[in-house]
Amino acid sequence: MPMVLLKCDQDIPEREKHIYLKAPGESTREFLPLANAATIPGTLSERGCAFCGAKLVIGGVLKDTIQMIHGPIGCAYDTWHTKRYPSDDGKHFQLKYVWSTDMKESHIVFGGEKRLEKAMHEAFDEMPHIKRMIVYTTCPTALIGDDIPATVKRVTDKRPDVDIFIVECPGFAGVSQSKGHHVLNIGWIDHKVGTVEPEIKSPYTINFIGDYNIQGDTQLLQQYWDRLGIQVIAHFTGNANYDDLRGMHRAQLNVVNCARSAGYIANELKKRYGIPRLDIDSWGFNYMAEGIRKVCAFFGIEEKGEELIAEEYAKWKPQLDWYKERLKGTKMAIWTGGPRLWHWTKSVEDDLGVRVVAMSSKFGHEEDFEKVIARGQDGTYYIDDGNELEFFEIIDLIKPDVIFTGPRVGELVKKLHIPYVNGHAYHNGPYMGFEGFVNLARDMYNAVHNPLLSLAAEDIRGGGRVALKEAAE
Ligand code: CFM
Repeated sequence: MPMVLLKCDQDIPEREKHIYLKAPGESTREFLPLANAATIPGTLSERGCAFCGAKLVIGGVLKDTIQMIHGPIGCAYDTWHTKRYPSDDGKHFQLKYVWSTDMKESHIVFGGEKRLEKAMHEAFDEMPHIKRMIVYTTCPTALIGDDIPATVKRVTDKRPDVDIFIVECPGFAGVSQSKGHHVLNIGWIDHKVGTVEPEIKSPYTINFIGDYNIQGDTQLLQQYWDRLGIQVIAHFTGNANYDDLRGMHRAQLNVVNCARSAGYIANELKKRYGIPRLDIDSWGFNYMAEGIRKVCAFFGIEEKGEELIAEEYAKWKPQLDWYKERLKGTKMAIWTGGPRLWHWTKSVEDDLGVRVVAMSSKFGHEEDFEKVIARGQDGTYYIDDGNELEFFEIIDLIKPDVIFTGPRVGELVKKLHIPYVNGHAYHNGPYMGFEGFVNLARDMYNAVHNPLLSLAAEDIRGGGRVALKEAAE
């Protein structure tokens, strides 16, 4: 059974192209869900906008940088508190600020350049120890055509000690946040890489690309690199300093975790500077060990790698196995952005004995579906840009025990008495690495075995579902 038309989609048959049920022996290639296409109006997409992909996902993570959002204040809502990327030294309190030009109707009519200039000076005056800034345009300020480079130049002329990066990627620039990843990647390599020479302290240097320090992921992995004697020149962009990322051209190897959001810069670094690209998965015991082996093999330090893996297994594997024993056979759905579908499906199945029964990607491209369907099992649903009604129907069809998704969908499924774990910003992370995967297992275990669930009798559950479904219709 290749493409599937759900009952809730009968009035919009175009949705059939976005949902695939993998059947035994079928050629995946032939039935890839249509992806990275414009959302069908009215389908209540879960996607974010292109600006969000640039600001919230990548740029906003930089810890020593003022994030100036040139637009209405609503565009500045999402920041560290929704994405949860800490910084490591507690000095960077500006991460917790929202910087915006707070554009109102009259500024849209008369132009916002003066307002932006004033806001930039105010921000630097307010935070004298911060000398780096990213300026983002949003839909309204892009539409009225404010000249951002000219405005920024006026500011840097007066403040020669500051460095500013411009991201012109308004929300409407693409079909999802994926476009924002792309624009920021290319902008950074075009304008910033190569403008600082990093200090080389080790014979082994990498950039770690596509990891955003969600609840400390970067900091956990950093311990491994330190133990291996590998210098990370730049983390793109978890826990990163702006200037470290300007020195990316000096690494010997680019190690890529999230290929979707940051494969572009890795490819450009290869093209322009000849730095090879090595893709790894950082979630799960098997994958993390494989990743460490690949990186160590590149530098010829295999023994060190094996030592580290053995130490980590001795420390964490017994705990993982304790959870595996209790999670075996759990039916899991993953509804996140895209890459976590292919990063996670095999790792939870191999390491935890979990069965992944449905996956929905907000913005993954075809290549993400190729990877996830190749790694996923027969009888699993693969959905592109899923919407609320589809989620309800899929839940009825497959009855998952736990769903890894964001709080928006998560709070909704909670009302159906199905536990959710925050698949984006995590419940109690980090989730990467060996220790991190034990955290993931623990959060899944706590969700699935939550005693409150047993209080929710099946009939109440059924009733709740019907009521919610009716409300949604
Ligand atoms: Fe990469 Fe990410 Fe993801 Fe992503 Fe995202 Fe994310 Fe995600 Mo949420 S960069 S693509 S745009 S792994 S915020 S940290 S969890 S949807 S699958």
